[in-house]
Amino acid sequence: MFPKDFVWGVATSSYQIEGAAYEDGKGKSIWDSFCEQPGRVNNGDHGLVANDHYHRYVEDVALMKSLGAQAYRFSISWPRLFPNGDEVREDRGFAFYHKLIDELEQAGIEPVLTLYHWDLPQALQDKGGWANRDIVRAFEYYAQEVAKEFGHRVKRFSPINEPWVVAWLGYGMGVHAPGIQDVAQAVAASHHTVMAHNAALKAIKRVVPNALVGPVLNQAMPDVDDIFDPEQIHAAKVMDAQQNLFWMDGIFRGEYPQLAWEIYGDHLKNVVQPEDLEVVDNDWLGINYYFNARIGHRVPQDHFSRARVIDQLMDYAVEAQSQGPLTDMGWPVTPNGIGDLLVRWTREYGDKVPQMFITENGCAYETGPDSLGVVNDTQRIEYLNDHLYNVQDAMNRGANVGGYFQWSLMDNFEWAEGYSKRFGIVYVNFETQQRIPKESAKFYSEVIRTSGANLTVRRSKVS
Ligand code: GBH
Repeated sequence: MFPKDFVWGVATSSYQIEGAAYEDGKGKSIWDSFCEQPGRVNNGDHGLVANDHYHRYVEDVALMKSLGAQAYRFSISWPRLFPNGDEVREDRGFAFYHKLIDELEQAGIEPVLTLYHWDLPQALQDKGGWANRDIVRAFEYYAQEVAKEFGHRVKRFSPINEPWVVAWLGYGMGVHAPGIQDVAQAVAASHHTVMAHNAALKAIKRVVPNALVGPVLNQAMPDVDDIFDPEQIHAAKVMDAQQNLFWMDGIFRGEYPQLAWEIYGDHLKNVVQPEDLEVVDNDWLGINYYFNARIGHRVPQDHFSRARVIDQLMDYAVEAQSQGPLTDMGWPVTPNGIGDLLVRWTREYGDKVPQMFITENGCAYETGPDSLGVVNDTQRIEYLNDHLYNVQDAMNRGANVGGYFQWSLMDNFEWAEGYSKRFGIVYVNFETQQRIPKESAKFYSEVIRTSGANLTVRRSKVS
């Protein structure tokens, strides 16, 4: 059983659900631009309408309430508040989030606010975006203004969702906006997200001293196929430094891991200046967990159609054995990893790491309504059950975990995959905008209602 004060939530992000891409003065974001470019997003999908949440937020909050959600993690669209990413505000953008928070307040649902979930004002990308050090000042100003406006209504803030994704998928692999493939820019962006996080945290706290601020990091444990293969062990350490420790150490220790300096070389030395890193007091750590990183044997570099950056950072590529069932994303199901991470940080960082939250966890399965209109997504129920079971187990092993946010409240725009991948516990018909709670939504409601008494122990799956 989970403690009574454990926070049960659901999560979404602005670009993935809002639509109304140019309404009420909203400026263009890098995702608006990216979707216009042929071949970037599956099926030519875009966020112009998405879930039309901008007009249906009342219905969507009612939906959350009917599920029993206690908290809602959503993001603010920066270009809705500051269309050009400068200091010229758009009041109608602010008004929208006030109305959303009004609804949440009335429903008794705690707002958990992300400042940046990838929809950068295009005007800032025109100046280099996250690869340009000036982003730190721009983001700090934005954070300060958000805190002034919403700080009396929102307790919990996170500045940047998944800085690894911002840097590496956006500027390294180029599969996300702005679609750049340049390791130097990706390393610069990585560093700037750490600085921007710290600057935003301090800005928020200057305005609202009792705000609770923490980073949200996408994390995975490296799973090595053959632990006696030194190349695989090395690849695992590179992956760990690149994805996990860069931000864990950068934020909680105020230094980057030695291995990051080695693999990034001048790319990192060129962008880090004395005094850039510091340890600021974070109130919580959000972990987004989907699956572990599998590391396997050496394969020729050109084996991958989409080169993985980790492989470029070593002189060779690795490939993992594909075992067990995959989700629609082609991702394995590795529920142990979520608990292993929680226990690992507890042991390795001790007091340096604050209370942890799972800020995202979920899976894509295309299951739609049957002839009776029932969406019987048993695989998602199993996924949720097994991951929650492991969170609980980690808490029994000493991890301090304050809450869990399911990704996602509803099917939505899944970035480069468009609408083809459905992560919701609520089904969305994108023709009619009808929302239908899936069976997993009912299961999750029951988890919330009973503090997890309905979870079952299942033999963990092999990854
Ligand atoms: C989250 O990102 C997002 O926050 C959310 O908006 C999105 O809808 C959701 O996930 C579902 O995708 O094997 O090297 O490519 C998750 C991003 C995906 C980042 C898996 C790490 C594996 C690294 N993570 N990815 S790699």
